Parts: sequence; C-alpha cells; structure tokens
Amino acid sequence: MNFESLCVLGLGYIGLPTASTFATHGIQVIGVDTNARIVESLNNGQVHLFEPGLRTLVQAAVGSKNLTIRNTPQKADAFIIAVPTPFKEDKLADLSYVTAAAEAIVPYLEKGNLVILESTSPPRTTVDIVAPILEKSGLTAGTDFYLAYSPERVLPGQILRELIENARVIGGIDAPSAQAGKSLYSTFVRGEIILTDATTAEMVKLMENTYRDINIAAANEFSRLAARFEVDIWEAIEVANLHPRVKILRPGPGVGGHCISVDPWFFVEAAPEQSQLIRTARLVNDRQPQFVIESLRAAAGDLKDRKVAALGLAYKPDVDDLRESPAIEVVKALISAGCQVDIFDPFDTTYTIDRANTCTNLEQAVKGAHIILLLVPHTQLTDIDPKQVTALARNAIVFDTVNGWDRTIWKDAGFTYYRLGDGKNR
Ligand code: SAJ
Repeated sequence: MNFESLCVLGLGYIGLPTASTFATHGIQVIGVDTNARIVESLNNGQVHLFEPGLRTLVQAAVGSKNLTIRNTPQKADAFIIAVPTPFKEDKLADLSYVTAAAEAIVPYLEKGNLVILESTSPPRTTVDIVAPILEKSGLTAGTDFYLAYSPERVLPGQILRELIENARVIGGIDAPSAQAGKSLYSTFVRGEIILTDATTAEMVKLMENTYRDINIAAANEFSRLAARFEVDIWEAIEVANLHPRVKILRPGPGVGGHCISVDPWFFVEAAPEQSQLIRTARLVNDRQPQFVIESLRAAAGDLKDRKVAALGLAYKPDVDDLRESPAIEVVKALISAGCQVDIFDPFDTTYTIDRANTCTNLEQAVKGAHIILLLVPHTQLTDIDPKQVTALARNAIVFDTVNGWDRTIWKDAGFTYYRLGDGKNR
C-alpha cells in the first residue's frame, strides 16, 4: 500500500507535529483546522503553540510545499483525525470534535482510502461511532476503506523526538486496516509498530495514562501522610526508590494537562462499576490543590489579605500549556481565601485569572510579596537565585510545592522555606 497524500484534521499539539513530520518525509499533506485564526497564522508562518523545535519543523514543511493549511478537508489517500476529546463539566467525554471531523471526511472518502483516529477516545469509539459516520458515504468500513485507531503517546516538551522514536500501536477494525496503518506510519516511525484491533488500541492508550494517574495519586497521598506524621516526603521517596521494584513518582500541586487528568474519566464513564480505583485516584489528584492551601495555612497562618507571588501556571514544567492546570486551581483557591495574588509564568505572561494580577516578569510578581509560592518547576523559575529576590520581598515565606528549590540556599538568603509534604522541617 502506498499513501502519497494525507489529510490531517485538527492542528493542535498532535495534529500539527504529525502533519509537519509526514510533510518533511515526502508526503503531500493537507492540514485542516476549523479555527480560522489558526489557519491564518499558520499560513503566515506563525505557530500558535509552543513545543521545542516545532516552529522550525512547520516552516520546513510549509516551505517544501508538502504542507498546505486549509479549513476544510479535500480528497486524499489517507485521513488522520487528531482533534481534541475534552470532557464536559460532568466529566463525560465530549466526542463532538471527533464526530464533526468524521462527518467532514464523508464527502471526500473514496474506495481504498485509509482513515485513522488518533484522538484519545473511550473504548469502542472507532467501531461504534466513527465507522457508522464514515459509512454515510455509501462505502463499507473494512470492505471499501481501511479504518484504524492509533493513539498518540508523545510527551509534551519532547513531541518531535517521541513521534518518531516511540513504539506505535495501530488497531485496525480488521487486519488489512491495521496493515494499511503500518504502511502509512512507517514513513517516519522508527520505534516498533505493533498491530492489534481497534478497541485494544483504544484501551492501551487509556490504560497508560490511567496507570500514571494512579501512581501520581499514590505519591500525592503519601505527601499528605508525611505531613501528618512529621516526615519529609521527599527524603522518604528517595529512600523507598532505592528498592529495586519501587518507583514512586513526585507529589505536587495536582495533575493537569489535557491527557492524564481527563482520560481516566473515559473508563469511569463507560464502566463505573469496574473503575472504582481509577475514580478514587482522580479525586485524590483533584483534591491536591486544596492540600496545597491547607499546607500553606499551616506554614504561614491566616491567608487573608496576604500578598502572594504565584510562580508558574502551566500544567507542568517548560511547556506553555495551561489546560486543566492545578496551579490555576491553587491561585483561584488563594483568591477565595482572601489573598492578593500576583501571577507570573515565563511561558505565558498574558494569561489572566479573575481578581489576580498578571505580571510580565519575576520582579513585578515578587515585589512586596509576603509569600512566594512555587507552583511549576519551569527551568527559568528553578534557576532563580534567591539573592535576586531578597531586596524585593524581604522576610517573605517561600513555599515550594514541587521541590524545585534548594532549602539551604533559600534559608541562607534569609527566607523562611517550606516544602509541600515536608512535615519534618517546619
Ligand atoms: N505529574 C506529577 N508527578 C509526577 C509526574 C507528573 O504530579 O511524578 C503531573 C505533572 O505535573 C502534570 C501531570 O502530572 O500536571 C501530567 O504530566 P506528565 O508529564 O505525566 O504527562 P503528560 O500529560 O504531559 O503526557 C502524558 C504521557 N503519558 C504517559 O506518560 C503515560 C504521554 O506519553 C502521552 O502521550 C500524553 O499524556 C497524552 O497525550 O496522552
């Protein structure tokens, strides 16, 4: 099977790198996004999201004339759906982007085409939801066109490398569909390509992120136990991890991002009876911003009218992605507790939170602060020399939720230093 042209629907964190990588490997790619602003900015050579190396890659792809950006699909040998699957207020999966993308392909679908769903989706989405929509074309999935599910598994911050090097699972609705998917991705994937059925591939993706969520929940719960028993969780984890079969993850202000804090709910929605541990882990992680507030109160006393410099807003270090960020939840809770909050994130200096003051630089944020709160260990923040801050926030209490700073250095610079989950060094 030979796929020379490809249409990628959805130009976000996954679709854009995927479309660009295919284009720089010689495939004629049409990148489609329904957001007119994204289409316009990409056509002007601007990339609307931050990922190391992405701008250069997109420019190379567009420059080679192998990548064209449009707001509607067109005929192609293969189609990849890489749109978001967010959840709604009630944590139920919102598949409206997936169904809209599948509907958009229908008028262009031809015999022999391949359609791949990459969006993280509840089990059976490919077979029960996407196939019937595509069959509105009058063609039959499996008989007339190939259909497969192949989840993205790349880590934000390392997307370009992992896209090529990671193992890729391709689940076909039948064996020829999986094989067709392999022919397409072999264009650039150097990791192992594993073929299976569509529902197994959907479940693999959800299991990976759920497994991580449960493990982070354990770390977060251990941090609460350590505070209770006057133990330093960071010391305890370091020692426990010397055991050859133990690898405890890092506690922090909570779990964010568009994947790990969302995907486990797809299992809970689809099969609540069978997902009790998964649901509990989600609730433990969602409660962690509240634990930050409780710990801060225990360290600094009443929070009302205190001026807090909240450093870092993204859902994890060295990315600009703020989706489902626990840091934002902490800031909102501080505001509800009556604090005056100055927010600063070096990757997004324009983001606003109701009643918080957005700062464009570190100095502005820490000036006159009673509390300096580290929420995300962006390299630019962990590299801060406390001496830079001393004159701006004399006698401030430093509260580090991510173990991003060195206690001794901050104490030597005259600050009172606390760390989340450290009940020993108070
Ligand atoms: N976090 C902790 N403690 C840790 C590790 C992470 O609190 O020890 C927090 C982070 O701060 C962040 C959240 O968890 O808020 C998620 O971060 P992450 O780096 O664990 O994962 P993501 O969401 O950036 O990417 C995950 C990856 N999945 C796995 O590692 C199993 C990635 O491979 C997936 O492709 C991605 O989800 C996705 O798109 O599904």
